[in-house]
Amino acid sequence: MTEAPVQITSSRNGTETRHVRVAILGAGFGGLGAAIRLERDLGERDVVIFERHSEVGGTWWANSYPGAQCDIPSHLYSLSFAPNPNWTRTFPLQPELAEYMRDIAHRFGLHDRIRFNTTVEELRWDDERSIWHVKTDRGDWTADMVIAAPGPLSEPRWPEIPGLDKFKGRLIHTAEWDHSVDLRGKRVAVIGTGASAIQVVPAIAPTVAKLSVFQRTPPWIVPHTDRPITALERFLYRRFPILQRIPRAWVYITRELLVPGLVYRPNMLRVLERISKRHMERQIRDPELRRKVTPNYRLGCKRILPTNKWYPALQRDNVELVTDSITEIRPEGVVTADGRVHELDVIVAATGFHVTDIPLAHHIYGRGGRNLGREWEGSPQAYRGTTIAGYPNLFWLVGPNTGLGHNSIVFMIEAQLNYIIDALRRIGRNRTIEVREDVQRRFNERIQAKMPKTVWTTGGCASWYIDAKGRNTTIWPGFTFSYWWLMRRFDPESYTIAPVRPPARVAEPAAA
Ligand code: N01
Repeated sequence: MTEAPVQITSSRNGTETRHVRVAILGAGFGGLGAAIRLERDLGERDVVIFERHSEVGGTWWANSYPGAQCDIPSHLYSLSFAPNPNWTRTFPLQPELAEYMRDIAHRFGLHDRIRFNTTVEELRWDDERSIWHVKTDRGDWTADMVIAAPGPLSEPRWPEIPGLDKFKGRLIHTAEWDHSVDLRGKRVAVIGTGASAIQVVPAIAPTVAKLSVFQRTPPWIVPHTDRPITALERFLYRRFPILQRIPRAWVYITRELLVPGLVYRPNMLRVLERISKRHMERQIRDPELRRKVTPNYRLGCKRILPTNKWYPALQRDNVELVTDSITEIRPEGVVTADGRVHELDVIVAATGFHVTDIPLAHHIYGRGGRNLGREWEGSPQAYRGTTIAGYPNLFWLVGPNTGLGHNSIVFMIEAQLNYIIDALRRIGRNRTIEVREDVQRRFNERIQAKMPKTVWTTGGCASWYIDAKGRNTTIWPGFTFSYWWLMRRFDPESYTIAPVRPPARVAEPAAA
């Protein structure tokens, strides 16, 4: 494939419609990785990346709440072809991770292809011309191919609590932190005790006057092994890059050791439960608090949370763990089931994301005008988590059943990129591909057949891994290397591959 400037394909009401070979949605790990691989492997630079934020990084740009840190080690939580020998911690803090992603965009010269502050409002497949119409809030585009990399954790979920909109103080979601709000001396609530809450609570507790933590379900907490990476280690990784492959491989292998317990024999996870309980007993003396923070479901059913700071934070004099359920929110604060009114200045919602009810899907129209949101109805289906019957020339990164609870999602993204690059290489230009409906159905049947034994089904918890129809359409139920193996090559026999319909696109001369 050759480098091509952006073409102007038509002009409507004075606005240009520009055409590209590949339109990418999102400049997080998926979108950046896709643009790099398209250029590196196929020489393809006729690409545009739409990013609704003003910077690259996706979820790692958006989630800038105090204490935000990746809970997967840095040596593995990075693109294999863009190692970073300069990580300062074994688990990167959000600013360092965001910096790494900015650095990638610079290193691979991606900025000329990124349209910042641009939201994709609609994707519509054109049956006649075999192209995608990409409507953004900054103009219209068309593309032969679309790679959707919106990220599963990009749409903040607010708690559905009556009166939330009546609260007269400040409301903040962890995924949209408002850095202009000064928490010093304020009465603050954190709703939720998931991965975000266990990081933000210890970070803000020393600053605020009073912190009320509203817990609906206690999480399983395990000891954190985070430590600074020494200057010597960094020097060695810079000097001998191969050395960094050792901790990367080690982290990968040790994390995969969790899969037998998560997927096949949840009883095996008792070992980790004992470690978690010992951690709690070491850090908490008060039997009443121990009772409140002890989960009553199997470890692994929800995300396992590493931290040494959560339990100590809960025992600070200015912190209260509230386990009575929230009944309503009034202008002055939160009311709990015991009738108590918790007066507040700020409420922090650490209540997660819309994961399976993907808002973007409602804006995607495929063959014959079918709508992806209506078809999925909150229960997404795809083939190998990547292509979708009825939506030709569309690839989805971190699609259904490619999420992980135990290992680096970047590994899964790279497996998907192998598949997409191979697909584009094989089909070439002027052909469309669409996964066969029967192939997609059988694939999902096989995935779902694995679910009944997994900890996400048997573990006795409610989690966002389970969708509106009661199916786990979030997590990959197996070893990640089996997914990598599956995705190493494109499988044309699973697809309908057709020539682009004539008449071919006619390029009009640019007006300007
Ligand atoms: O969100 P969550 P998160 N009233 O959905 C509670 C990734 N992540 O932002 O458990 C009261 O896990 C809800 O309670 P319950 C990671 O994949 C990664 O923390 O449903 N409480 C729960 O406690 C993670 O899994 C890192 O009963 C309400 C919490 O809110 C994902 O993001 C760091 C409520 C939501 O927890 C999401 O994590 C941070 C209500 N009405 C996040 N509604 C890394 O380090 C919800 N809750 C990589």
